[in-house]
Amino acid sequence: MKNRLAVAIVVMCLLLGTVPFAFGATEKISGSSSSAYVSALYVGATGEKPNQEYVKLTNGGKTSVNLKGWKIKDEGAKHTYIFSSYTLKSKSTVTLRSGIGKSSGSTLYWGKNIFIWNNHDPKHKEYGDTAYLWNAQGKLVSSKKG
Ligand SMILES: [Ca+2]
Repeated sequence: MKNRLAVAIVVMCLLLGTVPFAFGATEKISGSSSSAYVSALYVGATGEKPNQEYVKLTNGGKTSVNLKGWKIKDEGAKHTYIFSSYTLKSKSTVTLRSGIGKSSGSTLYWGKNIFIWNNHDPKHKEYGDTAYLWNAQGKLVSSKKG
């Protein structure tokens, strides 16, 4: 009965051309729009080392973004990188390299000495890759082909 009443109210509002805020029809979830995005993906080339591959995230917003719990995945989610504490400042870029290294400043390392991103190499049936960025709430916020 309650649901019917709610539906009736929504239908009435639609007919009258108004939107009921109580039902969240136009509500924006605060913080749902992300200012951090995948700004570059270099998938590497034959003969290169894992650390020559990289994905870059840029914060185009006016405030810092805490990337703790954010994830980067490749096409098919074969590999997942989970950020520990990292603050990406406004108008800044962080580079995540695929190999092993000592993280410093704006460079992080995936931490395994393996290739993450598929090269462009039709001979070996590799056609590049895509980087997907998920926020700490598990929402896909950005992707980029490389
Ligand atoms: Ca590669």
